[in-house]
Amino acid sequence: MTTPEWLFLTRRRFLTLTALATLGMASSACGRRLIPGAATKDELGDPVTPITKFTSYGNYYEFTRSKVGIADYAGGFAPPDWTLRIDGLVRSPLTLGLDELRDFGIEERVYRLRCIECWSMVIPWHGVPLRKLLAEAEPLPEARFVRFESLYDPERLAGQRPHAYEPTPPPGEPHMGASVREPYQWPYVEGLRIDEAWNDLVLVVVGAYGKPLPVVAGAPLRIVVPWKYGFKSPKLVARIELVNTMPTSFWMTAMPAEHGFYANVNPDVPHPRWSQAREVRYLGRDPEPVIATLKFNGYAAQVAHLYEGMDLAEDF
Ligand SMILES: Nc1nc2c(c(=O)[nH]1)N[C@H]1C(S)=C(S)[C@@H](COP(=O)(O)O)O[C@H]1N2
Ligand SMILES: [Mo]
Repeated sequence: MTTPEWLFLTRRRFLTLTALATLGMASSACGRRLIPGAATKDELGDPVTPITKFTSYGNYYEFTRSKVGIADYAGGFAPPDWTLRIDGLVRSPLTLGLDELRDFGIEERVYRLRCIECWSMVIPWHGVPLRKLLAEAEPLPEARFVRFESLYDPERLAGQRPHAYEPTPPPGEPHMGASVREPYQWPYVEGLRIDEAWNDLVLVVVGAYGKPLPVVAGAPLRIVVPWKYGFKSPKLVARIELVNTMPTSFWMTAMPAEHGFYANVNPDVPHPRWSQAREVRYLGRDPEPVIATLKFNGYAAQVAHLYEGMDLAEDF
């Protein structure tokens, strides 16, 4: 049997196409045939995910638990006039409108985004490295962590209303899991250690695919941390606070056994309910390829030094 032509376009870590069932996640393997976007690739040569997939699939619990329905649920949402606040343990608190943020200089970064649920995309983001905003805000010496806080607005964000998700997820929908502690504690919170936050990879994102950020991807502003599982890349971020204790994130509260603070992508540390060694890469193929997951999502050269001496299974 000959190898499909597109396999030659990808790297050797693209495995056989039959391994989907062994992941036990066939429901997330959307088999729709999509036209790939422009031939943009990441630094490893991985092709960019088609924009149609990017805007129609993902996790956004402020609106829904349905990964395939997020465009329908989030589509009508109009983000309010936006300001990003950077405060807490800083010498110079900042309040930035989107135009002021753009004045820091927008860069394009093509990053892999790898969800803890074993699917991934390659996305061309547009944004400002967080380190530039931190330099402007001047963290005080006692600042040890950065806390990201998303919008809290139950009027507009149906998932934040009381009883939004009770008693059960919609029938047949994939769900983060049975052990979730409901109700969810809003707003969505995430965090980084301050040395992680200074890493050049961390991007404050306002666009993707050459366009303003779509609502489903967290418009008008989100954070992207490409070497960590996707839940560490919060959408709809309104506040960045410098603090001196480790923030407890949304998912650490909801499912503490399954979500740690670090959440570095790591094929060697399995999730309590599944292996993290492989992922479905969304390319708009039918079927989508299953590929080997890379340590730190392929960014080890830039970030491995941050975790020297740490036990990554313990600090998962
Ligand atoms: N505010 C907020 N941010 C969020 C989420 C969310 O539900 N709410 N989901 C996270 C998860 S689990 C993933 S995998 C990514 C998905 O990003 P994408 O939809 O742009 O691919 O967003 C993350 N950021
Ligand atoms: Mo995720």
